[in-house]
This record gives sequence, C-alpha cells and structure tokens, in this order.
Amino acid sequence: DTTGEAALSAELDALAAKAVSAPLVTHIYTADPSAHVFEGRIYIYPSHDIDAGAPFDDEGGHFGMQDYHVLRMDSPDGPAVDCGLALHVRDVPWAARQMWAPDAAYRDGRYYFYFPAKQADGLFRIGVAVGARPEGPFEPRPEPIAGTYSIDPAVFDDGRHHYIYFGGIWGGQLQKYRDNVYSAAHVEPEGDASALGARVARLRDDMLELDEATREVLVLDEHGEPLRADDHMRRFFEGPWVHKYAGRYYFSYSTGNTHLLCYAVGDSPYGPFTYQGVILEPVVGWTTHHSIVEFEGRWWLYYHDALLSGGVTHLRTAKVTELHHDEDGRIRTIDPYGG
Ligand code: FUB
Repeated sequence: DTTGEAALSAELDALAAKAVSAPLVTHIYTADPSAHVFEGRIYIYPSHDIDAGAPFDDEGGHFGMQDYHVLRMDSPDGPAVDCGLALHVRDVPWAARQMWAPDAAYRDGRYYFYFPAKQADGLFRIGVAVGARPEGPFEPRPEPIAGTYSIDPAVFDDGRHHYIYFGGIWGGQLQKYRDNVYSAAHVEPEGDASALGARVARLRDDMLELDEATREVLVLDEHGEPLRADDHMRRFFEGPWVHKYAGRYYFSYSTGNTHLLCYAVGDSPYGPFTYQGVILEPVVGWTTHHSIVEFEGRWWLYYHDALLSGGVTHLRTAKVTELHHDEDGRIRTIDPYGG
C-alpha cells in the first residue's frame, strides 16, 4: 500500500543520508565485489546484477545474472571505471545460467577469472577463464574445474601457492555435499551438530585445476569447539574470503540469514580459524558479501547493499570503505549507515 511504500522510502532515504560510502558505479548494478591490486591499481570483480525476470524463490532463482564486467580504480578514494564485458554465459560451454559471485588471480603473466554458474542440470559448478589483462576479456575453459561445486570462489595468493575457497548453503547448494560427494537428500545440519564449513583446496601451478581434494574449513568458538549448526549469528553461510595480516590468516564470510559479515583467525590457509567478531553490520538487502584488500598500506572493505535500487534484493551496488585492524589485530566493526 502507498503508506507502507512511503514509510519504506523514507527509511531508505534516512539510511542513504548516513551511508558511510557511495556506489562505485551507478550505470549498472554490481554486487559481491572481489578486489585485488594488479599492476598498481585496484581491480574489482563483481557480480553484474540484472532483473532477468525470474520469479523469487528460496533457491535464489531471481539472481539471474548473465555476464561479468570488471571495475578499475586508481585508488579506493577515487572514481571507478567500468572496463566493459569480461565474460558472458553464452560463451561458457558448460554453463546455463546464474553467473554468481566471481574472483580473479594472477600468476606468471596471466589472469585467471573464477566464477560459479549453474549447469543445465541445475547444479552449481565453478569455472575458470583465462586472460592476458586484469580486466579481461577471459577465455573460459570448456569444462568446470574438476572437484568443485557450490558457489562463491575466492582465491588467496600466499606467495608460493594459490588456494581456492568456495561454498554457500541454501541456494548455493553446499548442504547437499558431504566429503565432496553430492546427495539430493542432504540438508543443512541442525542443533548441536557442527556447522557446515566452506571448502578449500590448493590450486595446481597452472591455476586451472585443484591440486588436491578439497577440505572443509573449520571455524571454532572461543572454547576451541566447532561452531554449531544452529549458531546462525556466527556460522559460515556463503562468501568466503581470506586475507593475511601480521602473519595470520583471516577467514571472513557472510552469515546469510542473519546478514552479518564476520571473521575468524588462524595460522594456516587451511584453518582451523577461531571466530573473532563482526566486520560489517547488516546492509539494505538480504545478501551481504565482501572482499578485503590492502592498498598502499591501508586496508579496504569492498561490499554491497541494495540502497540504490530502493531495497530490491537482487539489484545491488558495490561500495568501499576503510577497514581498521586494531593493535591486537582485531577488526573494528563497521556500521554501513553510521556516517
Ligand atoms: O550474487 C549472488 C549470490 O548472492 C552470491 O553468490 C552470494 O554470495 C550472494 O551475495
């Protein structure tokens, strides 16, 4: 009704007035921004949100993205440039629809773009495409990466090796896998059972395949026990990311249905990681998804919200704000509308 719509609009206006950051670009909707420094500039690999006309469902069918654009910034304080089309679903032989959150990595003169998409059978897999430039275009491999499934790839460069993290529950299908084997009968664990973890594997030196079977990423509570499945304020849901700070590995992720970005810290890229706290309080829109990058000695959180579209959950806008590690390495919690 119009009274409800007017109240929502006033509420969104009030949040917009207090938003700590502005959209990176406004001519297209962008989400799930994975940021990296390549060639001295910041390249952002986001989802390219569109209204594909698919009905809303619990599987995220309304997130009907079809292609990717890469953004570039000379500095996190400056403007972002849309570098144009980097990859389209019609050019990926194995993919049918839903080009969700991607990431990219560099090795030996080439750039590797990792992306999830649904096959014709409705299962998410993760693919890789290769390019000569950070902004693409990227040439997809004919098959998805063997041993991958679910969504949200994130690649961490530890200097000697690259590690790929992936996974997301509910629409992201991670709950259907145990020990890397799919069963339609599997569901998200409940109660005192251990929460499901993201997956991690070292990439082969050619960056095109996994070098080992994936392992489950364990997040522990303050007593050293795995987070419980019903701990929805802290358990992994989707959007894994890893950065290294002061010699330690920071594993960060979205809690999905409780709409938080939080983090855990460990001493190996494989974990285990011990839960530490919240990075970003809920944004406008159902999803929250981020990356963390260092640029010229300062740290930045790339994230998204749905303010620009008036709260339409699948029409999101990538943003950036500074992130601070305190002296003890803890990340200061950010209120996205605390400005
Ligand atoms: O953008 C589609 C999906 O929404 C992503 O893959 C999830 O992380 C969530 O942000």
